[in-house]
Amino acid sequence: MSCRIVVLISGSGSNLQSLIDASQQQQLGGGSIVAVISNKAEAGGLQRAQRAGIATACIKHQDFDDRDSFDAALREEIDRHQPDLVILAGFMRILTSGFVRHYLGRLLNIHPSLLPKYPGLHTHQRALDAGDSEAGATVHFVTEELDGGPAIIQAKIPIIAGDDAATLATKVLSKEHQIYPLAARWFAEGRLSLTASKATLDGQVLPQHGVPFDGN
Ligand code: NHR
Ligand code: GAR
Repeated sequence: MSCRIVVLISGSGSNLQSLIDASQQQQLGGGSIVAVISNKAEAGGLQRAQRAGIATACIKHQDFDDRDSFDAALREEIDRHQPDLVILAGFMRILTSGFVRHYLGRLLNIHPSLLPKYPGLHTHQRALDAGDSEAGATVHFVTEELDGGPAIIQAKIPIIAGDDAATLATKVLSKEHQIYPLAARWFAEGRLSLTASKATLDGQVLPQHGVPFDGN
């Protein structure tokens, strides 16, 4: 099966790189990344895409008067590529409900926390401040509720003495690079869907935290 994927980024794009690597190693279930779009011109992920021969575009949110007009321009650029799947990979702009509705069921995000804990920003510091013993990342379907859509897969790491937000970010990111290509692959293979507001894999409704990732 073929699955056209558009990836949205704002930053260094290490998650994008894990998806590019997976597709080059035929690990995306026939998924191919057809475009990478950033809201920031300086995003390092744009170079990663260019190096891989993937089309890039930059739509700067500052060029727009409001979120609706930014999202309309973003949607127009995305839809030129006729995607089956849109992946947020470190994309840092909250999306309007109209945008989310247009892509509902084909829009994924990776969030650096053990959702439903810590939606929003500064997740690692919040986990430390709460005295948590674990941190992690969650891939989920994007819905209108910020970081509130149904979970697909979740990976955990232990928090140990001496960890700070930066060490946690590094450790969680290496898990992100393992779970995002897996979720994208399931989607591309037609195994993953959003059905009646629930994430399903092979027709089974997934648990609240998604599939627990048990790789190393
Ligand atoms: N949009 C919707 N509607 N639903 C979600 O679940 C979304 C979303 C847009 C992005 C990613 C999310 C994350 O994984 C995401 C999920 C940005 C912010 C934020 O506060 C919060 C969560 C996420 C992404 N952004 C600020 C804003 O005003 C800008 C912050 C900045 O530029 O640094 O948009 O964490
Ligand atoms: C990742 O940790 C991702 O989970 C997080 O930003 C990082 C992006 O890294 N996403 C968010 O915080 C979304 N608000 P990358 O650009 O190297 O993939």
